Formats: sequence, structure tokens, C-alpha cells
Amino acid sequence: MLSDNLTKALSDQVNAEYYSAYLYLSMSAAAGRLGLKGTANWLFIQSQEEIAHGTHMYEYVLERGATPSFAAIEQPPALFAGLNEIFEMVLAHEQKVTQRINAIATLAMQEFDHACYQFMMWYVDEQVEEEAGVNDILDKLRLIGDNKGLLLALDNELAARVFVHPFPAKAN
Ligand code: OFO
Repeated sequence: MLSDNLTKALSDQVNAEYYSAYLYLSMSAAAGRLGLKGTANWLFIQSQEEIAHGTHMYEYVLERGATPSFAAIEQPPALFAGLNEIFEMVLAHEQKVTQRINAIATLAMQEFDHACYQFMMWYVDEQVEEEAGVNDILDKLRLIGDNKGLLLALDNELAARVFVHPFPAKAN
């Protein structure tokens, strides 16, 4: 069974993943209002991924015989200065999430909970991808500068993102 400390850490992370979903949903709405439908799509799908992460962790706590705890989800910001600010905030947020994920993996290691450590390794890899993906978008935004045509091209690229469930249902 999962220890009380790991149950608390994973429950807090479920909450943090749902907050991430809220944050990206709020950003998606803001991007849509700016007329950037592709960016709104990218952020909406990001939000769906966060829900999948939170639900996956919740199910894992149950699978390990523990009971998750729940707290209020923090209110996300609603006003953003523009696209650059949105993606700078996404990167800063994901960097914080990476620290949280690493801290849970460290705790699992300290408790010699190899199963939980292994479970967290998926998220360690995921965070590398998350940060790289956002850095890629920020690099493009820097190159684009004030060029509206190039911004719309990037928006079109972001429109192509589709939701792929990271944890497809297991066959019974
Ligand atoms: Fe759940 O990966 Fe982003 O926060």
C-alpha cells in the first residue's frame, strides 16, 4: 500500500494537474478572444492532457490501496497581455510542475517504493517533452516578432494538434 506521505504528495499533484487544466483552459479562452483559434485549440488539448494526468494519478492512488484527498482548485488568471506572455507563463508553470514531479519521485526513492518510483518516471519523461514543446513555440514566437502573417502561420500549425489520450483504456 502507498504510504501516507506518498498518498498526500500524489493527491496534491492530482490537484495541481487539475489546476494546470484550468490554467490552460483560461489561456485557451483568451487566445480564442484574440482570434487565434489554432492557439486556442493547442491550449485546449493541453488542458485535456492535464485532466488525463490528474485522473491517471487518482486511479493509481486507488490501485495502491490508498484513498486520495481533495482540496479546492486554485483560480487561474484570466487576463493575459498577449501570446508571448501566455507561452512564457506556460513554460514557467511546466518548470514548476517538473520540480513537483521530481520531488514525488525523490520521495518514492527515499521510501524504497519502487513501484511508485517507476510510475513517476513516466511523468519525468513527460515533463522533458512538455518543456521542449513549449520552448519550441517560444523560439518561433521570438523569430516571428511583429510579423502578423508568420503569427497566423504558427496559429495554423497549432490548429493541427489533436488529442491523443496518453493512457488508452486497457482491454479487459
Ligand atoms: Fe501534467 O504536464 Fe503539464 O502540467
